[in-house]
Amino acid sequence: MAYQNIEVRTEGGKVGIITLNRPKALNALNGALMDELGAALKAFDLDETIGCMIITGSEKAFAAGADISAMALMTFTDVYKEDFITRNWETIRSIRKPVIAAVSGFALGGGCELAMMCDFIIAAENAKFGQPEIKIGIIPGAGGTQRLPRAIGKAKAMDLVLTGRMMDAQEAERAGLVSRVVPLEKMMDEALGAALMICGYGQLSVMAAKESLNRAFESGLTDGVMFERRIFHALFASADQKEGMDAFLNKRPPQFTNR
Ligand code: DAK
Repeated sequence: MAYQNIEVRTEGGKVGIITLNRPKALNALNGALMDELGAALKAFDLDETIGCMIITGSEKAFAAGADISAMALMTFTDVYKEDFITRNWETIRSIRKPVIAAVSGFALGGGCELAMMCDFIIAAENAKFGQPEIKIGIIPGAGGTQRLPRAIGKAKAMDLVLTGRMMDAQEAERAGLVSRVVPLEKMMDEALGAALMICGYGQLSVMAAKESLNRAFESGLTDGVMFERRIFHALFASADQKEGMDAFLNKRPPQFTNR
């Protein structure tokens, strides 16, 4: 597929990198971009050679939100009937391999929501996060009011959503939205290093760990712990568990086969 709004490449034959590329609109997210992003993510997820993905933007913007010029004249009938940009918005949630967001510059509105749908966020020092929808007469529409409080707690989420203010990378790290903050010029190396490390582990346990962690947000503690235990037990049916433990005991690097 030829992409117009994103750039797609691989690194080390193992990491799929997707760069949002609408620089004139600060990577504002429209239907075409979201369709391309969904297609690229699905293709990497199905590719046996790919173990991890990174979504990134430009130095100035990860994404400044959904495209306001596309939304401005839409009516309720329009957005409801076409289920506005939902068609590929949730695709990222169905991706089974890890997806890292490498965020520099603005991650606002839908951009912040997209980053939050990734498995973790590595931020450059110039990153700015926010849900400024209140300023344009709407509220977050892609999970901002749901994922933000789960990530950073009610008080700060209310503060950000109700005032529309931005939070810098340091504040985002302190609040738990971001896993690491690094200088801008090191951001992609940092994300790539994390991705390659993940690619070095067995794909079954990586996917199982992601699935189990995500379950923490969908279930109560007792059910979540039971889910984790079932997956933990199931991994003993894998060749990778035998290999990983044998390699440890024999003081050699493991050779995972993803089986
Ligand atoms: N949409 C369209 N164009 C945008 C944009 C956006 N979100 N953000 C920036 N641009 C454009 C600007 O219009 C400008 O275009 P030209 O005038 O050059 O043609 C260009 O990008 C550069 O922007 P600025 O000149 O404004 O640059 P500054 O450095 O001065 O300011 C800024 C940067 C990011 C602070 C500012 O551009 C800004 O406040 N942007 C809007 C941020 C915002 O309000 N974002 C939230 C949008 S609402 C849903 C899924 C998603 C959503 C909803 C539902 N479903 C699944 C149902 C999401 C909604 C939103 O994100």
